[in-house]
Amino acid sequence: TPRVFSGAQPSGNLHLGNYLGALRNWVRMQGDDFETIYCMVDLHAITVWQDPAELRRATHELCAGYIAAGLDPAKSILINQSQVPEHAQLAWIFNCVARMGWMQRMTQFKDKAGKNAQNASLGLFAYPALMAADILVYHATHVPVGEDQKQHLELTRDIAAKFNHDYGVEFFPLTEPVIQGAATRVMSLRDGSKKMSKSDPSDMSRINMTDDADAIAKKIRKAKTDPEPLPSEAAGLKDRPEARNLVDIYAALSDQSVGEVLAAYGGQQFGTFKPALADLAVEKLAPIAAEMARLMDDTTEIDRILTRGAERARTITAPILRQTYDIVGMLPPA
Ligand code: AQP
Repeated sequence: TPRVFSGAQPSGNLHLGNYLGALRNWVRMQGDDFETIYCMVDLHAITVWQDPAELRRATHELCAGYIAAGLDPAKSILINQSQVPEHAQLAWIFNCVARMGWMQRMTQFKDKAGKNAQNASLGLFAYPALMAADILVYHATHVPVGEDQKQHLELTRDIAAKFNHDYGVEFFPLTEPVIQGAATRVMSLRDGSKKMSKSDPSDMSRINMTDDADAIAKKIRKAKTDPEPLPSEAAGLKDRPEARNLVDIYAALSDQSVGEVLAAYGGQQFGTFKPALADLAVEKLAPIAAEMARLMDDTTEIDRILTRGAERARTITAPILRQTYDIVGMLPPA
């Protein structure tokens, strides 16, 4: 069976973009067609400084979000990255395979490092090599992600291909991104040109998975829009990024196409559409928030799930790392 790997950072504020662009699709891939492994990537999170107590809390909360959204520890391997040491071990080897020039082209690095790139951590620069290791240490072939991760997945293929070429082996598979659904790129509620993001300083820009019904309704009511009514066809959303975003979110949450949503709401004002969207969002998200709160009440259950997940993961990652060491010419892991 093909193997699926994906992850998210425990950097706080799991949001609707993470849910629609990633988590929900991960849940759908659980089952007999794929072996699924989902990770909390704490080693990625610390590429920018995290308060230690907050990192621990956010890691638990992310795991609670995974389970509340429908990831089932009986069907998927759920892990915290730093608890499976082979990720970091393979990442070092990939640091030696990847080229500086490849990393310099990564738009996420440019965005996150900002103007003062000299002051960014070395880890932030090397981030995509660790991501390649996360995936390839399982020989995963399918990686469900949002649009924003496409470039990193291309780099993962480049690293696999260069490793195979440099060592004359057919060892690491070339991975396919799986980008699916009506909302592969959910935008900020305050600015239709920016993606919804955990690290946006404005809490009004995103719907958090922990938001209650009042907060969700308020954020949608205040979301930026234009004064025009909704068009009757998708083509009418061109050059209307904020309107498009809200329609995309509605379509994704209701499992409809954009065309179907506009067939129902075309010609209507936002004064009508926004309350309908708020009701839908509350209906879908409030039960997840409630289950997250329950799981966070006593985190021993989460810790148990992650310990078990790490044990299962290492039955896959330890042999692959051992083979990698052998290919590279290192002595076997002790
Ligand atoms: N706005 C989004 N729309 C659709 N998918 C999204 N993803 C993130 N933002 C959106 C997808 O969520 C998964 C996990 O993302 P991550 O935790 O690795 O962090 P990120 O991509 O860096 O997300 P953020 O929220 O934007 O965090 P910050 O603000 O820290 O950079 C990925 O599959 C991603 O595609």
